[in-house]
Amino acid sequence: MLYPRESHSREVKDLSGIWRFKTDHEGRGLTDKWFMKALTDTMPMPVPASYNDITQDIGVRDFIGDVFYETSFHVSSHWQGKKVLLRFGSATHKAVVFVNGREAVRHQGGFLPFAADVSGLLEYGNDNRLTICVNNILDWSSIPPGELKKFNDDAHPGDYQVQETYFDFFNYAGLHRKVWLYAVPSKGIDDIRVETGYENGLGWLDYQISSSAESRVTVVLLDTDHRPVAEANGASGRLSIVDAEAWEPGHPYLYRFRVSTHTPGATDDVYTLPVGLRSIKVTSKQFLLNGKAFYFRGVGKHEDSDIRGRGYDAVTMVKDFNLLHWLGANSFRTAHYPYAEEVMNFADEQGIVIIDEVPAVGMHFFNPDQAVFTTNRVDDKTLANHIQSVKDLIARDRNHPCVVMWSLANEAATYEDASLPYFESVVRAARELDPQRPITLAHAPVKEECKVAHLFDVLCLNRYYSWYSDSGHLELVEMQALKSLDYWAKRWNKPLLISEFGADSIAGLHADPPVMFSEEYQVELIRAMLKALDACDHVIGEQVWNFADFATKQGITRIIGNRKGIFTRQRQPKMAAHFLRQRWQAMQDKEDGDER
Ligand code: GCB
Repeated sequence: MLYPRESHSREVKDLSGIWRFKTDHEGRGLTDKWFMKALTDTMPMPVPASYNDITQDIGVRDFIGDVFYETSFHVSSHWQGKKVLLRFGSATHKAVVFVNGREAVRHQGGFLPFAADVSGLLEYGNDNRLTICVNNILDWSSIPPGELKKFNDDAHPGDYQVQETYFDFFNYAGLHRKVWLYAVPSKGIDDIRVETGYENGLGWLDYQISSSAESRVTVVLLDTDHRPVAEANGASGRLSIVDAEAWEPGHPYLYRFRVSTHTPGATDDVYTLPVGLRSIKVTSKQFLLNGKAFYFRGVGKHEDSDIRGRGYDAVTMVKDFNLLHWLGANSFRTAHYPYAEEVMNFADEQGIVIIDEVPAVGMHFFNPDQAVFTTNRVDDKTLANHIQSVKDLIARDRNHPCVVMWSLANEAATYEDASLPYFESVVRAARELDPQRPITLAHAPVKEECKVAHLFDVLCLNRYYSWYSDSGHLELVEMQALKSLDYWAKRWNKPLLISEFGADSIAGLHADPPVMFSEEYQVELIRAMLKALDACDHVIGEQVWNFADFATKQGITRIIGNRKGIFTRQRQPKMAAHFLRQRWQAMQDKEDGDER
């Protein structure tokens, strides 16, 4: 699943723009074959974007079911004879794709890319029609799970249904990421895998190239001045680099790994992958990056912004990274699903460390009496999709130096016995695909007891003292946090990362002494938590929930969304952002001083 990049052998056509769109209220579009001719009665819809917040129609925002997108594009005749891939950054959550009325590909899972070889479906030197049916329904087998609730009572009209989700973010849908046409040589590079290491000035890169069998492969590693620092022949091997530059926050040095395939007399294909040399090791109390203890300072994020919903937007992305640097943060977790590939590329360049999460969120009821890991809820079908999303995520992101850990789920009901065999299978799949990177899972505090913690290298804890429990009692935060940390440290003797803590605050609401929802309460709750974290030597990081206010489904605890952002949804700082900036900038200055 190589990210589309141009080279002398590869050409990319970005199909972003304004497409034609319609909702399929009766669910007849696929059976009535709407894709066979141009869609009628459409409205304009930007791609990439969620479709939900674009119109003034509540029926579009809250739509459940199939929607249709359509666009037209020209394919030049000089692409004839090449392999032309149609590649979607994502389609949330299910998609069926048609080119000129013929099915090209189907895909399930709303946060990862998929591609189809459409060479045989295109009209070269002519206009082509692309139709895609996208469906946003989640059920217990999907990742993330959900449930379509149908009502049959006096309080609801006939056939009334609601998409229930057990996660805390709005179920945005549509074409959230770029759609590309990608012309590559018919015989060339299919995939590149790298694993890197760094120790005391010595760097290495293990590589494996998949390409057409008869090709000869050459590789070269270029520094930032385009000078070759190592080269080799063959489809796999190790490059060693003396006086190497390591990749790490503050010094995100990226080499270019250029792979070429040749047949006698010709270079058929060239792909250049940015790579960073770095090593990771986990002990019982430390997370070592390039041999040095690394402390995660940062946030849990969302892909979420005004109007665009979950749609990829370069403006929002660059602003967010600027704000992370402004805070002195060095990391974030891609809560609760894989983010756009452009975000991962940018994190490599910007030196921000990422905990990369699969979309396994909402596998709980927050009620230990109601089983989750059971037939017809999270069962074998869910497991198969969960494993598939782990495989797809690792295939997509394994080459990124910014990705230092895989998060295999957020807040699953891991106090249930049945969660153990389930997670044993998920963990096995992750370890087989990537034996190098550590794995984690974010634990919810329903019960401290966790049946699966022993399977993981780092334990992430989401904790909301004096918010969801003992609401308003800030004086309890530090004591309760210390108790919990002490339990986890003694019980598992593994590094602990506090992956969520925080409080909702409405920007501009002030109260002293602090009360819930004021900016002061958010600061004081964070301050008290940090006291506890500073006192526990198993803690390897703090990631506040959340970077910015974000959209959720409606409910009595959500005031136009979740307000735990330290920035507003429009990316303006609340008091908590200034407070954390002071702490994190000081930590960064100390690290910089220690290095010098
Ligand atoms: C959590 C979830 C996160 C929620 C957050 C909250 O534990 O992991 O998705 O948004 O709590 O604010 O309730």
